[in-house]
Amino acid sequence: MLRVTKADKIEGTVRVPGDKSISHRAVMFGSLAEGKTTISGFLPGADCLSTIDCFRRMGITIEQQGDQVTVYGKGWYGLKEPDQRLDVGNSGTTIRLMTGIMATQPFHSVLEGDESIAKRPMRRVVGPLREMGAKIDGRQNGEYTPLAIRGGKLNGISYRSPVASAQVKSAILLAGLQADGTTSVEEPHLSRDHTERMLKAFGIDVRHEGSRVSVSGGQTLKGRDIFVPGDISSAAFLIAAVMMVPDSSLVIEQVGINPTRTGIIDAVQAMGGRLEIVNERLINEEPVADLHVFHSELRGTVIEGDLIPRLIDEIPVIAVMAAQANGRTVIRDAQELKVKETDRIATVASQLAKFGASVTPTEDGLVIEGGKSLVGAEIDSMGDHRIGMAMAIAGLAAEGETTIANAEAINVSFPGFAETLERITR
Ligand code: SPQ
Repeated sequence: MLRVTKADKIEGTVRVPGDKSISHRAVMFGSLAEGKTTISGFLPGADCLSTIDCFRRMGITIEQQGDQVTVYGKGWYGLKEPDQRLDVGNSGTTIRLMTGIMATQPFHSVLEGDESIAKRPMRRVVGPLREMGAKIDGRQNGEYTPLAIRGGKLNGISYRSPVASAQVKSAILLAGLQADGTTSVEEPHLSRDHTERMLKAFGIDVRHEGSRVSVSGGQTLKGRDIFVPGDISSAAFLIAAVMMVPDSSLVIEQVGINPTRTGIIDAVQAMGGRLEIVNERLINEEPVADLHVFHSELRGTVIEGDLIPRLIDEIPVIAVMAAQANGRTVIRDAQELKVKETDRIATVASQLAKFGASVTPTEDGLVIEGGKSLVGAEIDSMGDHRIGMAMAIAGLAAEGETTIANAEAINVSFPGFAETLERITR
């Protein structure tokens, strides 16, 4: 249980834990590479620890101490058949990317996770991998876990994805690295491109033609040093806190500002928020900067189209900011929210309404009438880390006390969240 009370002010200089998407990929690619990979700034959250556990069960030695990790890769075919089912915990990224990897391996494996994973759609990756020749089965013809995979020889495909999803794109490209010929993926809007950038850092030739990304089969990865920047999706909660609590300002150092992830910055600025990007640099193909954030009076906005994949995981906390902004905020084209750790359209609406906010769920998003004063509430994270944190931020701006039940879910992506809030709250 996490308790939050109204804050007078937020201030200081902080770092947030490492980027979750980049941390997963660093462990996976390091395990498949030839030679040693060292990772600094790794996110020791529950999801990324699940990824480490899965590769250890396939014979890869991985040393992890806090945010420092060393992976002793044995090359793509150095994995051994796991004796038991591989447990991905709560992590959609782990199961979807690993389905692509396991499809190339000459053995049998079973992937499963927790109750939330059991409800998330898998045919979006199983379908195209089957088209490549993979043998994968699961409940409801491969839609749901457990997934049983008999890997083997694959053929390259040219796949046009119906959804903008980095997990779909990554699973296909990873399988494509060991398929015959060329594999390419096109998506309706550009999703996060950490896989493409990190594959390049590991020595892979990744080609871009317009919105199509391609790889050729038969390439090998070479171990290397990876630095993981702070996760902008975690920074988003602190940015929102500053925007909502008067007189606040905060410096968040060393945050990843990959343009496929910075929709939150665009949305905050469109709402009238003051946020400066300082000290920009490029590390392992990933742009990094410090963010200077200042309390601002926010106004409602419209969030839709191309912007959605660039801030999909930040929508719960954007909805919280919108509840306090002047005027109406409309979020549309975000039906993907329904298949995250929870149905985030439903959970944002039900939990935010408890604070007295005016929020209406729609088929593909939310409509929020801002300007209502918020009152402390009894919240349930519903086992969803982003719901738990977004509602804790609402609690900083609400009168009285807010309690968050099932707050341990926050460890999935932001271990130390409560301590960080305590440190910057006056
Ligand atoms: O890993 P998981 O559980 O899917 O985590 C989430 C999150 O909120 O942390 C989504 F629920 O992030 C996804 C993100 O939404 C992480 C991710 C990635 O690392 O490739 C891509 C996005 O999902 P998708 O389905 O759009 O590819």
